[in-house]
Amino acid sequence: MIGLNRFGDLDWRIMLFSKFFAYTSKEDPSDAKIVSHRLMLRAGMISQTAAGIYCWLPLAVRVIEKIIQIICEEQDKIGANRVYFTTIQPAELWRESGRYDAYGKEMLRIKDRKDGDFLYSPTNEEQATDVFRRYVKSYRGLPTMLYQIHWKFRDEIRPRFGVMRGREFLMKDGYSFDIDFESAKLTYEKVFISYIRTFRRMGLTPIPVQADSGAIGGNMSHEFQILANTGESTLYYDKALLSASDEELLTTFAVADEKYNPKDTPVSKNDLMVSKGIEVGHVFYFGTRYSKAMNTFVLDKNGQEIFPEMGSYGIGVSRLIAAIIEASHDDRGIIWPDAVAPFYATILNLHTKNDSCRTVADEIYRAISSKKEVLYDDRNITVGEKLADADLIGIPWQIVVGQKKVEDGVVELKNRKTGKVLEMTPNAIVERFLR
Ligand code: P5A
Repeated sequence: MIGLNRFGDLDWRIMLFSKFFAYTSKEDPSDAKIVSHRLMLRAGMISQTAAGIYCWLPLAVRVIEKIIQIICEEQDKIGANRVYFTTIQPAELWRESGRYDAYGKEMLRIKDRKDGDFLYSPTNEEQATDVFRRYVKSYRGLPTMLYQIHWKFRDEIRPRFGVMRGREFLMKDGYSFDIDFESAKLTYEKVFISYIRTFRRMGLTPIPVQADSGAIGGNMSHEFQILANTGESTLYYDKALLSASDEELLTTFAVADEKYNPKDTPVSKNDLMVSKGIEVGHVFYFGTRYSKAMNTFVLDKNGQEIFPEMGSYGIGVSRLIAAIIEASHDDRGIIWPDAVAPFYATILNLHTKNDSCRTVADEIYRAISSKKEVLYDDRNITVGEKLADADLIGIPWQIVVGQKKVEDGVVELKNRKTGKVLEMTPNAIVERFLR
């Protein structure tokens, strides 16, 4: 049997569905109001443990890893340095910035055994500033940018829509330090463009929107929104935005909600689009707000003490997964864009007890699994269940091995997105996937 070594254990590369921790369900969960929440539960991607707090199961983890990989590649390109800040922070840092009291009930406050005040990070501006000031003393260390991909906690009043608005959620958060405004603006624009690239690589159409900077505080800010009917914001934007280049987006018109005023809209009625959007990213320039408050300075060329100009840049990684599903699904299930799919292909052996089917499916699996990530559905369930699960889980390519076709010397290759089915010989399939 494929995948089993002489100890009866699985080869580490082998992904047999029968051994994979993904429990699908046919029932629509009654408390899930939006499609991404329903599909994530039905596909066995997440398991709720408390309001707004979820365990992330293997299918979801594979998607998270894909998203992280893309984010990190794009961050590398703009010279950002990856770190892990901490999830638990001392209150002291937030007292320095003045945000400890200001943050209010959204902050989860914790006492340690010595009765010291701690908190679970809702964001890490203070801590990034603290790490920076311990090391960088001179203008030569600028510009610099630190980022992490780590868990956050915000005690939202109304956690809802599954992981869309969670209390515990995964964020990519970056923090930049520059010597003056011009340099800080350049950094801001670099991150902006890299975010556009990041989202586009995930198969999304990001809409950058001029935004208020709210609790983070500051004076230049954009949100990145993904169009979806279930979005919480209403977006008003120039049609040209949909075909604009990365750089053009910096100056293309788009605003959200109450910021929209028809009187000062620089776009003709014909070009004005109105849609619902989901905020998947948010970038801020806030000058010296934290560096000043936290007495963080570097010496410039003339030996003068300068407070660095800062910005922070967030991507809601866990929310993105829901947003991708909102933007890409049909009534049968998820349709993963290739770049973030948990697997590239799935082999559906429809008749596991049939020797020819098993031989063919095993051979295809053996041949392509070294090159492509493949989930081999070897489960002993009905044909209908197997096909329905494949559509639900949404892996881009389905290689369907059925008894009748195998007798004719072919298998089927189905594209999840288009639904198009091709009959191919097992050899042709292998060639197609090794390309
Ligand atoms: C930027 C990075 C910040 O926190 N500090 C560090 C800045 N910005 S933000 O807009 O508040 O959050 C960044 C992104 O995180 C996602 N997000 C959430 N996702 C799921 N559940 C939540 N409760 C939640 N809150 C924020 C959003 O995608 C947001 O753009």
